[in-house]
Amino acid sequence: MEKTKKIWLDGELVDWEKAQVHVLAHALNYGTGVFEGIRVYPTSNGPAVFRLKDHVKRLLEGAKVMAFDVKFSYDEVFEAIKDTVRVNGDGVDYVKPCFFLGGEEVGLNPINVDCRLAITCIRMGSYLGEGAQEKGATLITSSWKRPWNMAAPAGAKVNGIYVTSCLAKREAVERGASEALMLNAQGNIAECSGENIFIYKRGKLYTPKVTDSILEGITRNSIMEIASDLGYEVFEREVSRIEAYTADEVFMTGTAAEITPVSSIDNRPIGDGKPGPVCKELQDIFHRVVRGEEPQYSHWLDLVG
Ligand code: PPE
Repeated sequence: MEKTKKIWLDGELVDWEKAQVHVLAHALNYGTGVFEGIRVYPTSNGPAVFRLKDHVKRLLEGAKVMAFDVKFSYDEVFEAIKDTVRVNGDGVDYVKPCFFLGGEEVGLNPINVDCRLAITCIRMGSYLGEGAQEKGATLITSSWKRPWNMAAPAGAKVNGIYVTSCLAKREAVERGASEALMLNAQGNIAECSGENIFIYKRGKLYTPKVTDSILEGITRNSIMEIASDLGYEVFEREVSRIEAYTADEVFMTGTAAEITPVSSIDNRPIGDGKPGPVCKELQDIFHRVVRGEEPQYSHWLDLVG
């Protein structure tokens, strides 16, 4: 992948090449990390980070779930993310902070293993491929189920949990689709490999609830608020696979994927197979919100300065 200049590692900005860990880092062997994905957008006042406060909060909540011994405060992480964006220049559009157990250790016990923090900025561009947001993405239902709360902290962005997402994504791509839809223990829809999901049916919006083994997405939350403000009724409740097949519209939300319409699921076209008006309306307003063109939502942006 394309390198950027500096990576923030444990309080210092180091060259990309120098941001290294030992092969016996606990996180490398056991997945003991929590991370975030955050977008940076150009605004008329310079680059701004979208919902930085909420991402830092979720990152620290994830570290709490993992009971990591975190050495940095909320304010320090918040400022470190802005510093890393600033030093890497205008072109970066995505930030990935990651707390990980960096100590060299063989043995599962994570207690007293050194917890480190890395913050990387990249130029991501389009996440699901050029044109996905305009044409829509094709989905398959994965044979891999979304880990549920009895087996893993499904609601936290824990590195190790992403093994399932990687397997599901591979399955989708190998079957010629762009994304994988994952079901939960009840057989209802949870989410995609890296996106939440919404359906629009009989004039109402539905999205799986937080306890349905999903990550509580920040884009999901933004879209719920924007859609309600536009007058849509939005419900968090169980969503079945059949409801999704027969919905008028289906779309995904995520920091990386932003708002991406779904054109088909398991070869069944959604609606007429083209992005629908509700998704387009939400995409358009979201596009303006993140660029600081909708004053009502300007509190969601933090200027890099
Ligand atoms: N579910 C999962 C499993 C997930 O990974 C994401 C983000 C979401 C839902 C949407 O959450 P939010 O970004 O807060 O709206 N997935 C990240 C992509 C992971 C990757 O590294 O690739 C992202 O969108 O940044």
